[in-house]
Amino acid sequence: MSTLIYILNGPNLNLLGKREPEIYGHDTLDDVAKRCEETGAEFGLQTTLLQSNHEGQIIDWIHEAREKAAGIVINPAAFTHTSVAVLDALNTFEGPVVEVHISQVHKRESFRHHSYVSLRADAVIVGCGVQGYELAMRHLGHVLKG
Ligand code: CA2
Repeated sequence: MSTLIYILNGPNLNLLGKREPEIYGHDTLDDVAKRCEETGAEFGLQTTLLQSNHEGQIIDWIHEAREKAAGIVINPAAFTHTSVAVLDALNTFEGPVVEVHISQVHKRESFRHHSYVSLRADAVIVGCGVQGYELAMRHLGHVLKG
């Protein structure tokens, strides 16, 4: 069985740590990748962190995960609130899915309060900053490795 976790990130998250630190903090996506790799290793899990500004690319990676990954951590960014296509792709994935949002979306604009992805996610982590990714990895460690 695969021990690989896909960590997928949506539009503008390539700017993490470089803009709007008051909302998203100072850590970069490379820092997140390193932390997830370390947390995964505690559970014998490997990680691949990917980011795209393009909806179709994220969908292609979800399809790839069907063959290669035991679980998915996903921060779909703005696609969270708009994309039935990302939801449909996640519905074809058989393993556990954890949705992560760095900011506390429910304290923000009302359009951020609804998530299509939450209709599929097995767990949702919101407002814990980039630590949310580590918590997601820890959760998948427990679910997949007992
Ligand atoms: O809180 C989150 O993680 C979000 O998924 C982030 C999205 C936003 O559209 C969601 O409502 C909540 C935005 C990602 C933008 O990322 C940036 C990071 C640094 C600087 C600028 C944008």
